[in-house]
Amino acid sequence: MKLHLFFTILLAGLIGASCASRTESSKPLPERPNIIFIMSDDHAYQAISAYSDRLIQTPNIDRIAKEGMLFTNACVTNSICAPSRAVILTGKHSHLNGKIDNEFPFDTTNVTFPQLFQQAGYQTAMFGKLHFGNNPKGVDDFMILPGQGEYINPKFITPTGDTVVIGYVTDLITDFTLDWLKNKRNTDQPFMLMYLHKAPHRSWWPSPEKFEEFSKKQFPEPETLFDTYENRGTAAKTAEMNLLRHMMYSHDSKIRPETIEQMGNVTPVVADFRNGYYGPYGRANEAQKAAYEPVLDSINNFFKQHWNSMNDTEKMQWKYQRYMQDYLACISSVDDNVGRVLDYLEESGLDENTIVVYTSDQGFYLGEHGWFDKRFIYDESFKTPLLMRWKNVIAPNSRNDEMVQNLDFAPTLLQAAGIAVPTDMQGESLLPLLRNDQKSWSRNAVYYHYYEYPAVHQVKRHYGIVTKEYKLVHFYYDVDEWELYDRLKDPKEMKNVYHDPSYATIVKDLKIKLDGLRVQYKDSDSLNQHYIDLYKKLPALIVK
Ligand code: SGN
Ligand code: CA
Repeated sequence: MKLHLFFTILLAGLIGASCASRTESSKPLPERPNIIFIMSDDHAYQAISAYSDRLIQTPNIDRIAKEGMLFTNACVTNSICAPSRAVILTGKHSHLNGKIDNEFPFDTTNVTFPQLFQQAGYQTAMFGKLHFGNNPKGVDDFMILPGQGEYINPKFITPTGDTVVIGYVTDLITDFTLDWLKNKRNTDQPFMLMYLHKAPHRSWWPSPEKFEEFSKKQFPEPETLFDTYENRGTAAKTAEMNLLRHMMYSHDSKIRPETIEQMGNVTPVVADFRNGYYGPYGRANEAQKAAYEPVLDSINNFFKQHWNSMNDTEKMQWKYQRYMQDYLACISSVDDNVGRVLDYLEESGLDENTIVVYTSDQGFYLGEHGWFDKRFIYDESFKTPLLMRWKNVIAPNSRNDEMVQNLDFAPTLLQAAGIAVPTDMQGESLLPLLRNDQKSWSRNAVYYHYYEYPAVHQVKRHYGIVTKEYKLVHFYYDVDEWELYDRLKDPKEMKNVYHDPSYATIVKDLKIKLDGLRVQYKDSDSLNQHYIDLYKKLPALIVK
């Protein structure tokens, strides 16, 4: 045995032992559990029935919570894709790992948790969407989508070169995952497997079967669909993610460009710079296209007949239904495929000592505040789904309301596997919560910082502190505005009370706490400026 491996295992044993004695549970942790980390892209917690069955049933994802724990207050540190992934992999906030937005290159000198698993003798693999410009470090085997990836007949990057595979992306990523589990891995070693869906990312292309099934459904509207952003700051008013004003007819709602041409005048005018649905759809072969055509025909016929006589309220409602039909259809495929993996774990007996995590890279607006997309610290994009199963450790049907973050995933998984957690990781292990040891958990506020501006959707740069009671936010760069939300009295975040004198003491206290978090996590105004300056040099930093 290599010396470093010996010491890692020795250390692992010591950490495992000390952890067991710290927690209330008297049972020692199972040794060297396997890990399946499942993450989808832009999957809102509102679209998981374990959270709410208002929109969709997700019986398979729900199984993870039924046999494990549902976190009701999980959130991200920066609600956007590649930065969230960098936070998860490094256990460090964006300002320290350097991947502040989707465009910045990922600094591969960062230590990522798969590397630590690999060094500790785990077999590691990654299938699906990573969204970095570079290949993953610390994984023995991988098939990853380049960048955002494609829904239909996608290209994959593999250790031996690129390959295009015919099929639907969610099914394919699962096929590769199952093939690895069944046929490729070395069964003598424990594994850490990352199973990462592209769905339900925009532009929402379901499989033909789900497209048909969901196109017939109607969904309840959120209360705030017609939000006019009164009593909010400039950022909410200037963001470009309103369904009526910014969602594209072709790219998003699947209106053929020729339909729009025939109609002559379609309002409101929305820049459809992607040249219609021909992006993803253009990859389909003739047989695949034929399967989509009947539903596309009926959507287009309806639009042609009714759009110009609808008022703005009706247009918003129609766009919302079209959006939900496609978005939720994509999720239904994710749920079916998660079921395939869970079934295999059971059939093979692997379920007994495999930690299963289900999460998303961030939350998403499903029409709340009239929006789609994410980025804001406001609840629907700040929060993210988190469900975890570890039989014999997590009690079935557990629920936890603590403010946990994607920052915590790396330390949690490392500690669960008995691998030393690097001291510069900023997250906290969730192990005490998993073992129902609330006393060992003291966090009562989290820190958030979003950077990608000016950019698509135009959400201004902001940072803030969130407690269970309040959310204090500072928007900066081309504004200098503060917002405060009373989360208990105003859970839908419709009223900024920052200037309300009755909240003056709360503002003062929260500002002190926010400064404290910025010091604790090593963020600062000078780092803000550093990233603003770097942003100006961005094209030169991107290695093509
Ligand atoms: C694309 C999408 C945006 C989305 C970003 C980032 N537009 O640019 O709506 O916000 O990705 O998403 S699209 O027309 O190309 O679909 S992220 O999840 O990768 O951060
Ligand atoms: Ca995402």
